[in-house]
Amino acid sequence: MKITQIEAIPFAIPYAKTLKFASGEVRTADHVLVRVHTEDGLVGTAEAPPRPYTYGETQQSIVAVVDTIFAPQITGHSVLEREQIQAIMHRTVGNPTAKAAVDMAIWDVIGQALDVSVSQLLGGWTDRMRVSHMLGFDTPDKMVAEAQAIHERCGIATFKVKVGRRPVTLDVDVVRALREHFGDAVELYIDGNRGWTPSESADALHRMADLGLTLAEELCPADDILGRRWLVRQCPVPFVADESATTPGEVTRELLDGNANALSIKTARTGFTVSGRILGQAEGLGVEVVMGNQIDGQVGTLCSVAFGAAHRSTSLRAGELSNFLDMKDDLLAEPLQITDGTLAVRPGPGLGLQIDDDKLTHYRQDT
Ligand code: MUC
Ligand code: MG
Repeated sequence: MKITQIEAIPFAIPYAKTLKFASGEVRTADHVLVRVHTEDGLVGTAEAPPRPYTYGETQQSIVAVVDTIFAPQITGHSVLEREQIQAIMHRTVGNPTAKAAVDMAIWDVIGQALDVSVSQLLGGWTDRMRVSHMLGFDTPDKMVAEAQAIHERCGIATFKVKVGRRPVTLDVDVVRALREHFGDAVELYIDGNRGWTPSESADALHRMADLGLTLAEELCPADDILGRRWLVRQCPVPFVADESATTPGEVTRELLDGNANALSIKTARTGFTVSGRILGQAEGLGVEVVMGNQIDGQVGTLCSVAFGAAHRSTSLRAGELSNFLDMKDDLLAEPLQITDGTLAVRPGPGLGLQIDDDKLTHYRQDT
C-alpha cells in the first residue's frame, strides 16, 4: 500500500454570505484538496482550509508545503506507516491544516483498503452527530433571522454565537435577542476569537448571566496570561480553548495553567491521528470537548463528523458541522444533508466521499 503521489489542488468556491468573526472573515472557501494515491490505485481525499489569522497558513503555503516538503518525503511509504509519516511532517513546524489533510487522506485510503468506514476504524461509537451552527457577526435581527431559517431548514437547535465586538453590548444584545426569540428551545454558547480583553469578557459574561449559555470559547487571548486565568476562574460555564490549544503540548499547557477547562477538537488542524491523542488527553484530564469548525467545506465536515461520531465523549455535545451551508456550492458528488438537526457519517468505505470531477475542474485554481 505504498504511496505513489500526493496532490495538493487549490480551489475556490464563493460564500453566499460573508462569515465575520473577531479574528477575521471568510468570503470564499479558498481551500486545498489533498489527494493521496497508492500503488493499488486507491485515492484518499481530505481538504485543508487556510486560516492565516489563526495558523498563518495561506492557500499557496499549503500547496507549497505539501508539494515541496511532505510529498517528496512521504511518497514511497506505506499508508500503514502512519507514525513514520507523522514524524516526517512533525519535522516541519506549523502548517497544521496541511499536515491534517495528509493524515486524513491516508486514513481514507486505509479504510478503503479494508473496506470499512474510517469512523468505525476510529472508534465506531455512533453513526451521526447533533449539529451546532455558527452565527457570524451581524445585527440582532439578522442573526435571529438566520438562526430561525437554519432551525426551520435543518432542525438545528444549537447555536455558537460569534462575539468579541466593542462595545460588548453589540454581542450581548444578539444573545439576548436569540434567547428571547427561541426561549429554552435552543442551546446557545459564545466564541470570542480573542476579541475582548479579560475585563470586557467578564463584563459580557456578567451581562449574559441570565441567558443560559453553556460554553464560552477564547473570549480573550491566551497570551493575556494572568488576566485569562482570572477570567477562567470566574467563568460560570466551561471555558473552551480553541486556537490556543492546537497541539498536545499546547493542550497540556493551557489546561494545567488554568487558561481553559474545555477543548475544541478540530480535525482540520489535528487530523485523525493527533485529534485522537488530544481526545485522550481530554479524557485523562477530565475536561469536556466540542467538535469545532474550521469553517470547513463538505469534505472537511465529513472528516469532522467521522471523528466526532467515532467516540463517546465527542458525541455528547452537538458538533459544529454546518457552515458549509453558507457556501454557494461544494465538491461532493452527493452533497451532505442535515436532517432533524443531525448529520450522518457516510457508511464508507473509508470516508465515503466522492468528488464531483466537473465541479473540481470548474473550481480548481491551478489550471
Ligand atoms: C472558530 O471556532 O473559531 C474562526 C476562526 C477559526 O480559526 O475557526 C473559526 C471558528
Ligand atoms: Mg473558536
